[in-house]
Amino acid sequence: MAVVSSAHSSIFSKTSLFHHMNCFKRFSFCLPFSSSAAASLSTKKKWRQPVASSVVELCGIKIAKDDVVRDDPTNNIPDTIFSKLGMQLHRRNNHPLGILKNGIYEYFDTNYPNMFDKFDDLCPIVSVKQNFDDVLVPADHVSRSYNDTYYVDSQTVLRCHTSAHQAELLRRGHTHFLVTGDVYRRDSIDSTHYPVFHQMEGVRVFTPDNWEASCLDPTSYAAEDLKKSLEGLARHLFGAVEMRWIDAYFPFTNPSYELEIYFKEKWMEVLGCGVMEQEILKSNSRLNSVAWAFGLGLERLAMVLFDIPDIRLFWSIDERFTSQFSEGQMGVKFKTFSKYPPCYKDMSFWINESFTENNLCEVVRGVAGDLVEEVSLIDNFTNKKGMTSHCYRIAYRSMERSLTDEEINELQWNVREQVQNKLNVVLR
Ligand code: FA5
Ligand code: MG
Repeated sequence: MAVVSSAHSSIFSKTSLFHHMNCFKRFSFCLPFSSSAAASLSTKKKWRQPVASSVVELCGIKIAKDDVVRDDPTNNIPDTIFSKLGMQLHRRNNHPLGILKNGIYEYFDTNYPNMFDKFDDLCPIVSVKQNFDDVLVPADHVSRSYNDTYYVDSQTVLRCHTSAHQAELLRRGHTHFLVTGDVYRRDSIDSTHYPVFHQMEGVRVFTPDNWEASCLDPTSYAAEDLKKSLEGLARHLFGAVEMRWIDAYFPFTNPSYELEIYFKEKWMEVLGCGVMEQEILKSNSRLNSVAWAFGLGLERLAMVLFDIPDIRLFWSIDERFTSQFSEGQMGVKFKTFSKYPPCYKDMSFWINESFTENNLCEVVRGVAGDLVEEVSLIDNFTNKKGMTSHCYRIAYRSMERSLTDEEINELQWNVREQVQNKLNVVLR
């Protein structure tokens, strides 16, 4: 059976270019890179801080909302994203993401005792250099655009992958490490994509005595070890599950692969990985070495493991969700507590040159928050005058309650108004 893989490829697998970036002025502060494990937001009370709180503590540093969300062309961070900073779902031992993180730790601790250093509290605000340059992302790569990445200022971003920490950790002398953290991306909206999600990065460096005993060249040696380790991890987490390797492209690895798992009648991409580019090792004082690296999407794995149907649920504070998970309980199957039907609303408009789907999704999320389940393009045509019309279908659904017609109509009305005002498109 020919199965079509997920409609959205992830940004790092894209080779295509390019969204124009203007020249921006320098932001006034830069945060230190910190790995302080002590400075966490570890009390329940803090996790449930009111959304609009104007100060957040990240890695022991207090950050004001005004520093991160500014009305300035070099900044594209909305309130909804600020409100997620510092939540650190992956550090809650009773949360599916924390349970999964601990389960992955257990796999590495059992199979490679005392080998991997673990980091789960590195600051998500990083420099453009850390996020892109240090891992060889080309200057014109699409992932650098304001359309795909959240910029605090022209030199500072919310990390869009945990690979942002590879170089720094290598430089600090780490050769085996796991980095877990929240990552941020402007992206489309559906049940497996959310603008804030969690990744775990793994890196293992080999020295000649590792591969010399094998009859393989260093790259093949690392690639084989990588696939073996990740297949072992998948078996540890899932037991028997249908999976397949796909050849991929990342600027920082060669060869590169993605692992897909069959879930709810579709192949779902759960991780990217590969053999680290030599240049990264060399620039960070690791001569005569070879390394593998991987980046796991924790939500995607947790969806399979716990049978969680929608990525928004990870943010739910509804007791009917949270009470179903407890520390160390891997793979308990989630029981749906709501089967409220989605409500669909269509909107059509003439797009302009600067229109992008990510911008549309940001506007829709800004109005409807987690009540929006999916935004999909259902019609697209260009008329004789060369004007292009798009029709999008928005699915509204709450995970927790039924929505009234009145409420949905008001949301849709606001979405229409904001789409028109913020995106300068002409509604039809
Ligand atoms: C990366 O982010 C690479 N840094 C991974 C990597 C690391 C490759 C080290 C090689 C070496 P990618 O953009 O494909 O790759 O994202 C990795 C995983 O994050 C995906 O496989 C997917 O599981 C998850 N992911 C990506 N976008 C989203 C999203 N919007 N919501 C939820 N999960 C996502
Ligand atoms: Mg990918």
